[in-house]
Amino acid sequence: MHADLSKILLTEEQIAKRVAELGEEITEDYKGKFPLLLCILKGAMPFTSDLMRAIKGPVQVDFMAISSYGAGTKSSGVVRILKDLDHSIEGQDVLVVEDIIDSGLTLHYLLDNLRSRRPASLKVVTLLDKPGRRQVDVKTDYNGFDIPDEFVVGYGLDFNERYRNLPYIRVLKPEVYE
Ligand code: PRP
Ligand code: 7HP
Repeated sequence: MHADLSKILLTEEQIAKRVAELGEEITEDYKGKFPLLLCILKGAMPFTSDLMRAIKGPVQVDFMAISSYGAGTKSSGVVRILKDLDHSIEGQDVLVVEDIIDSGLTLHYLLDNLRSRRPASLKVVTLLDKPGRRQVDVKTDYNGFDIPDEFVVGYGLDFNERYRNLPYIRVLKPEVYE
């Protein structure tokens, strides 16, 4: 059924355990606050959905859709806002929720854009990080897993819009996109 996929990099159990840990850490750090979880569509949707329930305190949720990939496995470097926030974030504690940081180009653009809207604080949680692929220096505050330089799909991550619904994270065979 998944002839284009190779090994499972992260199982459902590994993801669930790490999301629970991140939820505890974020709960502690935002005690007494009402953070806005800013889910970056589409990839961060499952992660946001699980993470928000692992945070034991009040949270707000909003969404942005930005795209720099289109069809393929390399960031175009041209970031477009496809859907913007519903409300102003001025004075709010914003926590950007990403599925993966690869070149860093998307996050770099996004953080610049969000900073100009003057939130009270701006942090980033990412489920996956590929530090070996970085083209610009971006800092994350919470990081689920560092992963090698392989194209991965599942748990929200796609290749040409496929595989987002896999409950685990798998590697896409390089011959599929090379
Ligand atoms: C993916 C991912 C990040 C970005 C990371 O989004 O969700 O936003 O790429 O890559 P970068 O660090 O190289 O910029 P994508 O543009 O594929 O949109 P999607 O979440 O809708 O699939
Ligand atoms: C974006 C992206 N989407 C899916 N899988 C990966 O490994 C990716 N890196 N950057």
